[in-house]
Amino acid sequence: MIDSVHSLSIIKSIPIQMKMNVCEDRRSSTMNKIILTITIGVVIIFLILGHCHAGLIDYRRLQQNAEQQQAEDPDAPQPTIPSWVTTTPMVKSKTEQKYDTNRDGKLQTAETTIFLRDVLDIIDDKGGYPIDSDILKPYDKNKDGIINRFEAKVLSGEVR
Ligand SMILES: [Ca+2]
Ligand SMILES: [Ca+2]
Repeated sequence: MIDSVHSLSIIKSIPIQMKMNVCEDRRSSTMNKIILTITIGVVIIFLILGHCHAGLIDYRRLQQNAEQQQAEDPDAPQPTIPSWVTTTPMVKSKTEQKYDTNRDGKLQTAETTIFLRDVLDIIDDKGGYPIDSDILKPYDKNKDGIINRFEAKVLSGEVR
């Protein structure tokens, strides 16, 4: 008799326990969802922050590298802007006139660049170019009136 009552109480308690289990399962799955959402959110925030930070580091590192290089080698040639870029040269020679395509009496940077590229082509071909324009004078380091292949390297760095 006692046994049957006991077993009855067990049977009665089973659905309650199952209900509780289901309830717990639901709660834990909701918790899992919340945890997952938070985790994904945190990962995204870290990724965004990391990306921004990486950008900042790159700029800072670039500047640091440049400063370091300068500190290590103060004699290193600084990239200079050619004078024909900072001030538009006036057309003075026949050759310059040929490259003044808009006929305004000045050689704009685009016109000068075309001229200097042609000069470089001639130097590549013949080994030198006799100076026929004031624009070329600063490149004639040994002042012999000819731009040779060595002198053309500076020019080449500026226009090619
Ligand atoms: Ca012009
Ligand atoms: Ca020369």
